[in-house]
Amino acid sequence: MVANYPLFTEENSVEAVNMRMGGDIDPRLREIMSSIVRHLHAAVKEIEPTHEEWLAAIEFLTRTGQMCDEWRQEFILLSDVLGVSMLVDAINHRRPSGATENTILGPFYVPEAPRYARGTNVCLDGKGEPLVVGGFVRDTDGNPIEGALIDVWQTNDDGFYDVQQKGTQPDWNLRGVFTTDGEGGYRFRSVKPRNYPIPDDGPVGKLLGRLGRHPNRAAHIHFIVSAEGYDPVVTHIFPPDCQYLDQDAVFGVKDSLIADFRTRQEDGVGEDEGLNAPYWQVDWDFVLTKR
Ligand code: MBD
Ligand code: FE
Repeated sequence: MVANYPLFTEENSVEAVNMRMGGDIDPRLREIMSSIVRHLHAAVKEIEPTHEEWLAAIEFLTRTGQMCDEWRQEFILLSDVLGVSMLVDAINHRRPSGATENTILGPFYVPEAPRYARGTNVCLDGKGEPLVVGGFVRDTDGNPIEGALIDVWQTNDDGFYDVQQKGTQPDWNLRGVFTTDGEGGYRFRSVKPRNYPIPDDGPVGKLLGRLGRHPNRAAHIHFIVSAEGYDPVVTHIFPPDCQYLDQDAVFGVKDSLIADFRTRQEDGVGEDEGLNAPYWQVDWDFVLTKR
């Protein structure tokens, strides 16, 4: 037999597979697949799975794929609960200190939410404890950024995003896009976010259960803040009184993103007119880095 390629053995398994790649393929693809094969084989050699265990793994991944549709992205959840989403995020956003830190996007962002005027309430179902969030968007030198977009989304007070309860919640409940004024200022009304479980009726939820892990995310409000010429930041704020801050199911909590939620004991005045005591207030500034 004329042997251009080595026959497969347990010892040379990585080389046997990686040598089969063509000579003129995409170099990045070569780098990625060499690494994946090397690490996957190392894991299999360490684990020494039985056939049954390997089949169970394949079935797990198959069920995960079958759980995916427009609003159920089980593979995103798997990446999230294994810390991979936060790791990819960290690698791609090594921001200078002072800039707003990024965190996980999650599966429930919907582009093209309604554009609202300053002060608008994004809560359309009337549930929850009233909250006003306001502050400024600035660059790392402290200069205000006018015309920045603040895209905000969160669950309702029952712990579901609008897209998880189509027909039950009003369309675009707890979503909106605000624009900063000449001073870089923004302000909107909403409700205090509450902790809620990530969808846990699928294979990822079952895995969490078997690992002795709960599916709860720390309460949060999502933001994407963007402006012409600046790196957009995908981020959250967290209320400081949530019991899951140190055990967020998807590892999204960062110290710098825990906000001061103040209680207001007098009715709102001026532009907070109509907010009846008690209500919550968060002053929160975003700092963007130049692209
Ligand atoms: C969420 O709401 C979320 O923000 C993330 C990161 C994962 C699952 C559900
Ligand atoms: Fe979320």
